[in-house]
Amino acid sequence: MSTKRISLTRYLVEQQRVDGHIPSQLRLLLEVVARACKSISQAVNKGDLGGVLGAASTENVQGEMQKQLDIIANEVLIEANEWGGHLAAMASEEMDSIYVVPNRYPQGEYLLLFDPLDGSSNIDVNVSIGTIFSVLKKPEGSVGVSEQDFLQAGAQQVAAGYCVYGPQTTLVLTVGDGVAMFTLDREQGSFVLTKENVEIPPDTKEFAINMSNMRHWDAPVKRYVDECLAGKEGPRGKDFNMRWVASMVADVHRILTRGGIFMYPWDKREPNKPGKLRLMYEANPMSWLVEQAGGAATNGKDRILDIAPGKLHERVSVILGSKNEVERVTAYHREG
Ligand code: AHM
Ligand code: MG
Repeated sequence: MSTKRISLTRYLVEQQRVDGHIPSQLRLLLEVVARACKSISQAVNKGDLGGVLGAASTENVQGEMQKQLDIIANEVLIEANEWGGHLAAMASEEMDSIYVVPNRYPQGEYLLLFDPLDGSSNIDVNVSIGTIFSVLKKPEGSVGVSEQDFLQAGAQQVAAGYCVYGPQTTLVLTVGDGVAMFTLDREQGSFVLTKENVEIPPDTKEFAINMSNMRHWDAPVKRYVDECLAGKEGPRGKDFNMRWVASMVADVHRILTRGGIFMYPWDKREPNKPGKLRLMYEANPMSWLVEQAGGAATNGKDRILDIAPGKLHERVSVILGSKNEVERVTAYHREG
């Protein structure tokens, strides 16, 4: 990489020039999302000083208690994105139904989905959290905009990314041309390119899963984890390490940085629920990033990006990360 600092703006302008890789409206959209992430990062950093920690007295559509910062982050993203003319509508983990751009603003051709603040249980305890986003194009010829327009498989995404608010604030992005990471330079107030062509090693000795759910898992997941735990003496012939941040953004960021496998599988606690994580604004953007970095992402049986969503807040079982490990867990499911 050259010693010149490449800002997010410059990176996006260059992406726009390469075969018209991203249209100007999409570039604008991504800059606006990044700006919103900067402001969420500021609120997160202030914590108690800004009076933003603690629970709100509301539940979201998934029946989860919302935190004040969940709501603030949601509002920041909506306010930043509604007036620019690049979007037709937005959807969020924190809103029951889609948010159509109000009539007073011009409507664009893109749809933006987000989990405004992922890792809610970590907000008050000063552990990394983040914003996850996914961008789709409104289907050609559809009149107005409805939830149906959002129900596209992850393979249709035109951009996806997340911003992790940790010791550093890092924005991670794909527009289908590999994965790039940008670190927030707080003095300059801009995201600076710090890693390009991110690659996940195909093999790993690190797995991430909430072990407290072990007794509820399905046999293939149990088999995989048991084999990891057996270490050198077991069938894998090597020792494994375990990490679980309980913020998907932080766990995926580690995997994009040094490899690993992340699993939030279906389990027997609520057998009718396909999993805990949401397909459209958690699993899809993360799966595309992981695939763009040479990794893999399945729900145990199928590629996540091929799943045709039936509803906006649909849940899914998630197994993603280092390719050979994901393929192994997926093979165990297929055998079963
Ligand atoms: P959230 O979007 O309400 O924060 O929930 C999603 C989070 C993920 O970031 C994380 O991987 C998982 O839930 C942790 O769940 P658990 O507390 O069951 O370990
Ligand atoms: Mg989430």
